[in-house]
Amino acid sequence: MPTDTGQDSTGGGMSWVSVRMRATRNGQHVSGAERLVPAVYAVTVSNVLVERARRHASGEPDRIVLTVDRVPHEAVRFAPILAARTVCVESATEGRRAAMERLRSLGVSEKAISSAMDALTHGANPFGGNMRGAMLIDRAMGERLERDHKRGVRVSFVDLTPEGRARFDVCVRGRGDVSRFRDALVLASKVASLPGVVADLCWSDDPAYVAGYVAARDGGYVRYPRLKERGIPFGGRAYFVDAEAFDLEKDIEYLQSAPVLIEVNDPSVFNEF
Ligand code: PML
Repeated sequence: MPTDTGQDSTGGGMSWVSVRMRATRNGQHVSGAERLVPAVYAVTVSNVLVERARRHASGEPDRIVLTVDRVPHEAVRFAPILAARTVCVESATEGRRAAMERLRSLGVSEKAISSAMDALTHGANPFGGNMRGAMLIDRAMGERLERDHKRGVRVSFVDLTPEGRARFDVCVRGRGDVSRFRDALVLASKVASLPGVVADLCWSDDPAYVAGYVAARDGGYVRYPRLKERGIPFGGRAYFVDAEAFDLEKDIEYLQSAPVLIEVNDPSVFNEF
C-alpha cells in the first residue's frame, strides 16, 4: 500500500492512485470525474471530487460513489497532450460542416461520418438516449465495432501529469472555467495515443454546453464552439478506427484500464486555443 510519502511500501518508486467519482439521482447519472494522482493526494482529490459532485449545476445527487485504486508506479504510461486550436464558427450548422470536412480529410468515409453524426444527433444508445461510453466506428465501412452498443467504450485511468496540470493552469489563466475543455482534451489525448484510432468526434450531451471537437494525432484537437443547438440533450463520442490496425481486445483494454499520464512538454500547444 502507499505510505503517506507516496512511496510504495515495497520499496518501489512513487505510487499513484486512481480516484473515480460517479454521482446519480434517482438512479440517473448526474456527473462523473476522475483523477490519477500521486498517492499523497488521494484524500485531497477525493474531497474535491465529492464537492464537485455535490455542487453540480443540475442539482445535488442522492448517491456519490467514489472508487480509489492504487496504481503501481511501473504500470503508469505516458502520452503527449494534443495541440488544441479553436475554429470559430457562428452556428451549429457551420460547426458540423467544418467538423465533417476535417473528418473527411483524416480519411473517414462519408458512410462512417453520417452514421456517427446521426447517432450523436438522436442519441447513440439503441435503447434510447445517450451512451455512457463512446461508439467505435470502422472508418471505412461505418460499422459499429464495440460489443456492447448500449455502454460503448469508456476511457478511464487518465490524467495530466502534476507538472502538466500546473502548465495548463498557467496557460489558460483568465479564460474562465475551462474544466470541460481540459478533461475532454486529456481523454482525447489518451485516445489519440493509439495508432489504430484515426479520429475522435465529440459534443456534449449537456443541453447547455454546445461546444465539441474533432481530435486526431494528425493535427491535434480542433475545437468548434458550436456543434449543436442549445437545449438539445443528445451528444457523446465516436472513435473512428482503422479496423486493420485496431486490436479490439487489447486496444479497448488500453482505453478503459491502462493508467496513462498526459504530458505537456511544450506549452505552445495551447497558443491557438
Ligand atoms: C462532455 O463534457 O461531455 C464533452 C465536452 C466537450 C468539450 C468541448 C470543448 O469545450 O473543447
